[in-house]
Amino acid sequence: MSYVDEIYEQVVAKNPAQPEFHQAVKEVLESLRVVIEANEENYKRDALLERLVNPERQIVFRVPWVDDKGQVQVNTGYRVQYNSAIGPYKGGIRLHPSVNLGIIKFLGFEQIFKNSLTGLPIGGGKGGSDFDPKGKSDREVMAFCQSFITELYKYIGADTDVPAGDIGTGAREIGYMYGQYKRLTGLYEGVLTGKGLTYGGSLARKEATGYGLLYLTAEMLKCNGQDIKGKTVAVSGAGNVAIYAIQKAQQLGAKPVTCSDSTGWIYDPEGIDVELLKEVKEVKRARLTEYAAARPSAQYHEGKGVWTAKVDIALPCATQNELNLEDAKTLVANGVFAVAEGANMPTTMEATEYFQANGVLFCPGKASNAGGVATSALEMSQNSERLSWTFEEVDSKLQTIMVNIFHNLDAAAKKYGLDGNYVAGANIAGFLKVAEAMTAQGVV
Ligand code: NDP
Ligand code: 2IT
Repeated sequence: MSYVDEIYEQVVAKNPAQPEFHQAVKEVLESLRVVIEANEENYKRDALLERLVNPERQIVFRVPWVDDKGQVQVNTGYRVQYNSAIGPYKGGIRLHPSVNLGIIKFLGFEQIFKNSLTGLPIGGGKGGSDFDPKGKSDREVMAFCQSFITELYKYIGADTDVPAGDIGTGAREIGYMYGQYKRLTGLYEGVLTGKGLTYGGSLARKEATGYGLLYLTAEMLKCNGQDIKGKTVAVSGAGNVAIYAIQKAQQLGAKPVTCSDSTGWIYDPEGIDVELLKEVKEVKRARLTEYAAARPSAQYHEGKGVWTAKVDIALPCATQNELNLEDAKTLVANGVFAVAEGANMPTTMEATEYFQANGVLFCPGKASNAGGVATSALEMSQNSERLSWTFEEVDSKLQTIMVNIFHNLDAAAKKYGLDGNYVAGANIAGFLKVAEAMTAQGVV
């Protein structure tokens, strides 16, 4: 059995009931097959793949907090410190009822390669909890965040592990977590990113993932003889990534016509009104029905269906496995020619293969959504030098990073005879830097 197959079998056997983790490992290892086979003896002797798929450290803890009725609630907290070969662990905190160890491991594993692709010195990590901020009062969210950090503070720090936002964790949650970390440690340091602008946050971090997704998409189109201007776009999600993807798509002259949340989706043939969407989601924390109620051109549909809209480009920006084979067939039949992932692993493997087999340009999330974590690393730089850069400065660095990521993965794909396979290109380019650093640092 080849080394790659052996390791995948081990991962499945040693990590039962973690399908998302198996899926993420499978996708990466399949892409790396050509690289591993060319150097199999050395990688095998060094157990490089065993070390890559096993997190350096996994922290699981109890998070007790008191709700507004005086009832004690108990959630489970996670932080997976996956790989620190190229820098301190870096990755978001997901707060969603679906969170379990397997989901955090899939996200942490992806983060290793994503962070490597940014070209910045950040290792891979991820955390979260099955806590649901939806429908909770600000006081309840604060109580949860304080309890979460009261345990986690022992393991994080500006030079060891720097968490940030993800699903369910935005500026409010980061603020409460930062305050509690400072109180417990007495340190005013860049231990979290996505902070508010009054206490060490970076301009453009809020916009970075969505903007970066569009910078990379525009570059991918340009390099394939296409222009993003005038194209119609389907975006899923209505959170941090989706909102700023929609905004930048409009600024680049494209027309996003959809968005979605966990209850339904909007088709707005006039183009999404991004200011209204921000008001509904960022200020009121309300459902998309409120968007539809305020916008005569919008049609609201209950449930799933965002991928049935006829568009040129699809940008899945909600959650994992939200775009399956059936959706891919519908999109292709409707003429989609490019897909770039804003979320982490939103496209199933079968759907990805279908896009690739049908000539659709397809960019995986670990490359196309890397603008968020890249700008987090820029926030870390600003915190270290105790200075703040202008919006334009950060945004221009973000653009350069996204364009470079595309060219690096394109070059890696070409080098290994996989021209146009951006999934393979991203995995290979991300892996090679980490593997070289791991090898240089010996058996640790
Ligand atoms: P938010 O919490 O801001 O928004 C998430 C959006 O996706 C909401 O509209 C939410 O709907 C929807 N959603 C979440 N889970 C589900 C689900 N199970 N089924 C249907 N809809 C769902 O999160 P972000 O925008 O920050 O994150 C979106 C994706 O992007 C995630 O995959 C995340 O890992 C990834 N990402 C985020 C980055 C960041 O900087 N924030 C960076 C890189 C990647 P509802 O509100 O109804 O739940
Ligand atoms: O998935 C991701 O890259 C994020 N949620 C952002 C992580 C970060 O550290 O900014």
